[in-house]
Amino acid sequence: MTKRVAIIGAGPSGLAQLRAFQSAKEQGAQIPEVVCFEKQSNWGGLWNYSWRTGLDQYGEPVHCSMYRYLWSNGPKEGLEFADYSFEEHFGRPIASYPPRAVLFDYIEGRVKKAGVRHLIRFDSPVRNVSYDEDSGMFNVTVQDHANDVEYTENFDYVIVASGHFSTPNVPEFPGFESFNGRVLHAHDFRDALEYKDKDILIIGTSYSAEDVGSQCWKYGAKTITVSHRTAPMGYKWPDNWQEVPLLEKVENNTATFIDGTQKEVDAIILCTGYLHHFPFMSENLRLKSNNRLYPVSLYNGVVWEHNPKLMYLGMQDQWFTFNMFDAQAWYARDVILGRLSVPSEEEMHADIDHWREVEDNIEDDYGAIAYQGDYTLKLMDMTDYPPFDISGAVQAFLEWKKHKKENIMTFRDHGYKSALTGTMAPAHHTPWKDALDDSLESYLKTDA
Ligand code: FAD
Ligand code: NA7
Repeated sequence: MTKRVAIIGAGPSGLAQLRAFQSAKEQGAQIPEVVCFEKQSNWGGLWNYSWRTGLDQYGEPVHCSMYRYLWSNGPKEGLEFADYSFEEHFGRPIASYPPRAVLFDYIEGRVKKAGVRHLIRFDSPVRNVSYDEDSGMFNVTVQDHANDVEYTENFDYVIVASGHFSTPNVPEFPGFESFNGRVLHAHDFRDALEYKDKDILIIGTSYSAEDVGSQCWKYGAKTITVSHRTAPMGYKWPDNWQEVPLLEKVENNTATFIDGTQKEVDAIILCTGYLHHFPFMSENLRLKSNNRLYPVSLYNGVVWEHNPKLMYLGMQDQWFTFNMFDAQAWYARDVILGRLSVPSEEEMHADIDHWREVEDNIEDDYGAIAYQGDYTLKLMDMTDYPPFDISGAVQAFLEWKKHKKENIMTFRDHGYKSALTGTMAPAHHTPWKDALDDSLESYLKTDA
């Protein structure tokens, strides 16, 4: 009987899995029946922008954490699909930091070419996944919103690709309940123009803090104050941007920080990260991780050590993204096809421990990038994922870090060399800070 594989989520990771199977089929392999369940009405995951916040039209939590005017926060040369270059998609070289709509177009181009859309059931959130020891199969319960019915089907394998930057981590600070302005999490941030001429307070110091703050600065916020728990980001910020210690309390519109300093603010944006949240997985199958490079329980960062018929994609904190998800998807495919085997649970556990120990000793961001590059390369070497010069992608990341240090508001004006084609990206027609229109049409214009 044909084996059945369920993929949960049609974002970059789930789509990588569909493409991996399609690629094997194209080369004559017998592949299992693959069904991808996607709770939204379209593919693309976080790159599928929604204006909605809170609940969607069906009462489901809105998945989107992206916002208008979002441009890639890392160089595209670090994430390029090895089987589908930017040049192939756009028909010419493009600049290195595309806005969201451009990356969505690129993601979509590959899977349109692969012809896998019919394998996805849209508007179909997975409600429950459990494992039946007797049959050796998973029961997957799904809500079909289009027909307003719930049903359960059996699968031999389950691949969870539902992302982990969608359920916000929302700490509370004293006085929030009486703050005379808006308190929101970055997950619900959509349009920086809302904060034009406003004094905003951001909590957190990672990517969301840096980028949400930068968007607000670019679109005319009066001042940006960023409060840190561990350490300031330390970039050379514009004059109306300051970094302060952790927020202690808020009274009316006055924010007081733990060093006693104060600031009047109009809005507070919590850029405090996300939770790995899989309420649809049975307790014994549920990944419980914080945001790190090597999550617990996943052999080769993918295979659930307690039941290798369950896999998770894209659960790492991410420097590499699309090409790492691809490497994982090709690996997962080959485990399912029986081309690769996994060792005993004990051996898997020891291997996971080893990688986590190495991660714990990483000294800085450069070390973290190299580590994730090594991890991705390890997976790539095991399959027929098209080999590419991964050190070239690492190099693009290293230059990116350097450019951010030089000037955080101009790093997106630089270009890098493709690790696939060797082509140097052209400069964009307009500096990032002056490019207010983030549409695909505007970005792809060849004149300013
Ligand atoms: P997601 O993109 O989150 O996709 C998961 C999919 O699963 C979604 O379509 C969702 O609807 C679906 N799903 C969830 N639960 C269920 C369920 N129960 N049933 C069915 N379907 C379900 N990466 C970069 O490379 N460059 C960037 O510039 C960049 N910027 C980012 C900016 C923000 C604000 C955020 C939050 C992330 C950013 N990322 C960026 C990282 C991002 O995580 C990856 O690019 C990528 O989207 C991850 O793909 P994924 O498929 O693993 O998860
Ligand atoms: P991250 O990278 O997980 O960072 C979370 C940040 O939130 C980090 O600076 C934390 O500070 C901070 N944090 C978390 N809890 C608190 C509390 N209670 N108080 C103060 N500060 C807190 O999430 P991001 O949203 O920035 O990035 C996620 C993805 O989105 C990323 O891949 C990007 O591409 C876009 P800490 O350093 O732990 O003190």
